[in-house]
Amino acid sequence: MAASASNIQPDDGVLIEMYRRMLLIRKSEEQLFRDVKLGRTPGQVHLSDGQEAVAIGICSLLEDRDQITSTHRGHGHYLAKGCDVNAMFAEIYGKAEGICRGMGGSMHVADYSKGIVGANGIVGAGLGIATGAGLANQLEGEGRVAACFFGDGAANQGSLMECLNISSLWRLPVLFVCENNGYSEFSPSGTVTSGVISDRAKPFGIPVWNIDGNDVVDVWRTALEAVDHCRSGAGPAFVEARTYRYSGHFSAEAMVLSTPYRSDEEIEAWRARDPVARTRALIIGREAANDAECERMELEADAHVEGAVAFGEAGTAPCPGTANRLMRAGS
Ligand SMILES: Cc1ncc(C[n+]2csc(CCOP(=O)(O)OP(=O)(O)O)c2C)c(N)n1
Ligand SMILES: [Mg+2]
Repeated sequence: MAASASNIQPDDGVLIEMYRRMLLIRKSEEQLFRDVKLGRTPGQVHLSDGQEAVAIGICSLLEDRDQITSTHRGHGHYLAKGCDVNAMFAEIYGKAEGICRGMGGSMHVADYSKGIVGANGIVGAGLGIATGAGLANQLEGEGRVAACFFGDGAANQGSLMECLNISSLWRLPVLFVCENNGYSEFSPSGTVTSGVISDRAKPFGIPVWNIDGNDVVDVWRTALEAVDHCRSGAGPAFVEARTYRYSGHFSAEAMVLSTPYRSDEEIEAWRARDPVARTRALIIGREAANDAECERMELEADAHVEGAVAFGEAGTAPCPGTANRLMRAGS
């Protein structure tokens, strides 16, 4: 089944809200890159600058009660789901005030109360977790949807087939969202991935959308249909969003690679399609806000990030004894 492409547009308020939230992700990621260099983080980070429109467009159509599973590149998913930026910075700085009490760090920013049922350093692990959440949602019968963010590299894990199969057979409310940024670590997808990823869902009868992940309106419009499909009880849906990360696979990449695997021209070509700049141009073109108002939104995002840095810096080190206790369920 091929999904339809409608021309419906978000109203000005929705568009501006998505712009604000994309700015918060972008500014956070830029700050975190500086923070690694400043030694504020105990380890490296995987940044999603350039990919903001996918997380925001999808999560704008999800409710707090809906779940998502995130990845090793999960700061954007966390913020798009409406979670607290202060608690994210504290977590990434390894502080007890962090969203996982400083025990998870950058690859595990997850707020259960906002429906994040796992961010994961194990590539593809979210597929099974989201499918399980979909089964729980179906049994509960209250119309909750579980969305699973995963990369193009994760799409090559065999568990994708298992999850597509059972979610289709049992008509589970699972929204599969492949963030295809063209690379799996340093491997261009053409060297490790055969065919079109979203085509893999078609034999299961799952509706598929293959979209421009740098166009937040396209993502939002797709999510409107795809989330509704899942929520209505019709079964899973699959979105493949083509996008790009400007940063390296991880923050120390430049130090460990002797030869670059991406050309400057390629990065510049994607920067010319920047999702944040495109949204700003759309807002101004529609006269939903003017230049000065957009500038103010940027300053607001800067202020939020500055506040989050201060909160994280002021945090305390977790007590080593809690690590053992928190390993046990229910703690
Ligand atoms: C099961 C497993 N295999 C390999 C790795 C090492 N690894 C970490 S990130 C990554 C690439 C993932 O690529 P993709 O799914 O496209 O996500 P992206 O990093 O592009 O967001 C790999 C292979 C891992 N963490 N887990
Ligand atoms: Mg990738």
